[in-house]
Amino acid sequence: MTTASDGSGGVAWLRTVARRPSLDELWTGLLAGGAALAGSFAYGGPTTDFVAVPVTDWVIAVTPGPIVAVAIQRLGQGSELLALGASVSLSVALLGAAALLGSRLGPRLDRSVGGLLGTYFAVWVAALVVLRAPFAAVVPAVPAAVVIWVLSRTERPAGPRPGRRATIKAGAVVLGFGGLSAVVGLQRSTVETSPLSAIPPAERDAINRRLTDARDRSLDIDGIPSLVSSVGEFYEVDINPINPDLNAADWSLSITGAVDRAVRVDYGELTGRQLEHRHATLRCVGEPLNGHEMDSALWTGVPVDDLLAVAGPSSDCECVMLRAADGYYEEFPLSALKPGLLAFGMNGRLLPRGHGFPVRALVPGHWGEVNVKWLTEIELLEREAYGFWELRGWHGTGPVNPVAKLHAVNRLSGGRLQVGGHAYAGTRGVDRVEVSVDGGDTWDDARLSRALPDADVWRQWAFEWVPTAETPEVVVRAIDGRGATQPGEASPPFPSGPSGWVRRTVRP
Ligand SMILES: Nc1nc2c(c(=O)[nH]1)N[C@H]1C(S)=C(S)[C@@H](COP(=O)(O)O)O[C@H]1N2
Ligand SMILES: [Mo]
Repeated sequence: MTTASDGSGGVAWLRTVARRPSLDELWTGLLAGGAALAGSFAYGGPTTDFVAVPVTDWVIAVTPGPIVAVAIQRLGQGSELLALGASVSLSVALLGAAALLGSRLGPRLDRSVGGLLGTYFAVWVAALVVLRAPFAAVVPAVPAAVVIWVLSRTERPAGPRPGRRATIKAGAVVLGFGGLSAVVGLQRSTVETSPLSAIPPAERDAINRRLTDARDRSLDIDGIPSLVSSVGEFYEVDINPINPDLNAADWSLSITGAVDRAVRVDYGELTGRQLEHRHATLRCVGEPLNGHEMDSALWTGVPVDDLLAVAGPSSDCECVMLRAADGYYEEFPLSALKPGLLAFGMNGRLLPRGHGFPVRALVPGHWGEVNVKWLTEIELLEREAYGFWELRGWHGTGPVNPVAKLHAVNRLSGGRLQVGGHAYAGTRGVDRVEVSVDGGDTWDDARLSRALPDADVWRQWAFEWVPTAETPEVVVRAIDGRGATQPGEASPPFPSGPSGWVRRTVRP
């Protein structure tokens, strides 16, 4: 006997598969998606093997430039959390939808294990599209299939809220699984504090001498770091919520564009060249005037110019574009890069992942943004081009603005007050720091840390006095190595970096 469904079987089938999900099904999908994402993190940790990471790149790519710019520069780490939150939600939705679809398709083919296999396969395909790694895609598929399987077998008691208890229980189990996965995933070790093992002992001694020297020259002031920021203290700014996880053995740097011969060096070749250890300070163009995105470290690396000479830039080259593994790129004058360093060590350790492992550029005296991390290519250009931030309205490829910061206010014995901070003026160096305790009417010289011999490094300053005013207004300004006083006119960070004098009313 024929029924109506014979003629329109395909349509009916499609209708079942695509029917609007019930609340119960949505919840099941959410749990399956959550379990899938947790599984993926347990396996991938904070690397590109974790589904949410490629999804994040996509989220950043489709978010309008001005929003990205404002978010990164204003919210700092907060913007990374925001992007990550969006990607995690999107990934759960994607994997959960795949799981639901699979659980509907599967039973059509096989009644007993169809739901399980269908879910597994659909989530695997979804994860494969995102990850492009067949094995890494298996990992989220398994827990999703298990969740669907278990929930589909659970007896749902009838009533106004069917299966509420079972789904709540399942939710708790998935949450627990998520917690466990977080712990396991975070074990995916990074190179955070690995020693610089590949370099000769003589170089290691040189590093230790330079670190000790900088410690000796530091002023001991409560509330401000020494002349060497520790890896944990050193600020971190980048466009990606999860840093590239590069392998030194697979890394190489290409010098391309308008050169006599294209050059490619691998990690072993680079680190085997003549080394240099130098203290250098970085400052982000997007930080507030008295912000904390300014730090200094002892960097180990190879002078860029030696490598550029091998490539032989054409005589018309005036610019370079540096490109990185996270899709970041910045363009600036070749003359600024020439005295630069290709750094692979920081404070006597391997360059940490967050600061650009395996290799970053250091460009003396220039804003942080051109100090490209996870560096992969130096392209020589015969004409100017836009960098990542300049496309978004910033002018951050030039020399830093000079600044004296005020971060410490200490009450000493005998009613004395101490103020202090760091001062930095790029390659011009800091000659003096002047302090006013009457709002800028009269000025005194601050005490300075002994200058390090390096070309592009900050100094600490401190000033002590017995206040007579009830609430003295302290103003500080740096005088650079050429005798120029830090300009007093205030400007906001956008677009060319903050300027003006730091001014603060203190309470004795
Ligand atoms: N590849 C890459 N390099 C980058 C960035 C980035 O987002 N990606 N951010 C830049 C910015 S804006 C700054 S201020 C410095 C910060 O370096 P740090 O994170 O080591 O302090 O790195 C620069 N190099
Ligand atoms: Mo920056």
